[in-house]
Amino acid sequence: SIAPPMRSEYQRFVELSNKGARELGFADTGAMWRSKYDMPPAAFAVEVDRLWGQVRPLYDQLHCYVRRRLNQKYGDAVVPASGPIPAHLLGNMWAQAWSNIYDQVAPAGADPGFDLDAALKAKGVDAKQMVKYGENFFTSLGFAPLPETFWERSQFTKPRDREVVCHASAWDIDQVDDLRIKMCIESTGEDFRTIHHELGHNFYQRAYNHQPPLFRDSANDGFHEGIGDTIALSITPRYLKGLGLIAAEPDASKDTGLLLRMALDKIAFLPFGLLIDQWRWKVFSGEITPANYNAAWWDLKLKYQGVVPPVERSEADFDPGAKYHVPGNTPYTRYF
Ligand code: X8Z
Ligand code: ZN
Repeated sequence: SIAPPMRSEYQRFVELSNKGARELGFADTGAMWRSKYDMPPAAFAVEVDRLWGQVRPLYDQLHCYVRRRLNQKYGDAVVPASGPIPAHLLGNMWAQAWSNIYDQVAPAGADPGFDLDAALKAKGVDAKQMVKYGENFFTSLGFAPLPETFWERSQFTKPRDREVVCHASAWDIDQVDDLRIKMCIESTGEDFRTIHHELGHNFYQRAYNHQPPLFRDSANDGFHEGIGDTIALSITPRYLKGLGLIAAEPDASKDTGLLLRMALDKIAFLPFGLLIDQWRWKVFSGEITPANYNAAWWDLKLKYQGVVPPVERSEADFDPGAKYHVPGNTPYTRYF
């Protein structure tokens, strides 16, 4: 396990980060992060709660449905018919997006009518071609193609000779047009969508390169995350047919499957997108102390996502450290 050794370093990091935030006039690092939304930091926390209350009923329904299907599959001893779902059965290491268990939970006869993983494999689409498809979406909207340096300097595949951070990211090196992505692309539907997410960052960055430096960032960090995700919603069966990746557009009878698959990613993500910073805001404010880092993490996992760990956890563990953005110190409410 890679996270436990981070625990003491993370504790020290929190102290130093807060020191810096206080020198800049903020109460702590969490307050500094919450200060960027055109309202007082406290008002932002209230707004986030309000939004969660608005979408929570939809999440609760999905959670209830998925639990029922997993209960049928695994039985009462593994997935009780009521209460939380064991986090390891949701098809994702962090239980943050659940479409990998689509086949396990779909109602009988509800296939989405196409399989992007299979289509990409069948066509032998490689990493660079995956990125080309993404670029083509943006150029079809009227944006200029990416510069040659993007193709030369990006990392598309996992190097064979060294360890790298594979978590996808987008970079604006010179604030002009030295744009790059860093990914370990596999030819899957998930990575096809993530490429659109990352290119959303790059095209956004370049679109602002004539602004004065202070205006080159997005209005707030949520906009930066939202561009590519919004674009990726356009990866519909019709669009894929247009690209020649699938042979035919499924008829409307396949909509249930399509929408369930989408919900397993997008609706399931909502409480996850929220809880990471609910934990960090309290860590930075001191309300969560190192003595209860891990217990507080799982309290929030239970409260928001309704999931429990597969095995008993203790303060010898540091489960938040397994999520890229925690050691990377990237704010997370932006994704919510
Ligand atoms: O970290 C990301 C992007 C890079 S900004 C790949 N995302 C979050 C995650 O993977 O945890 C996109 C969706 C949520
Ligand atoms: Zn992003």
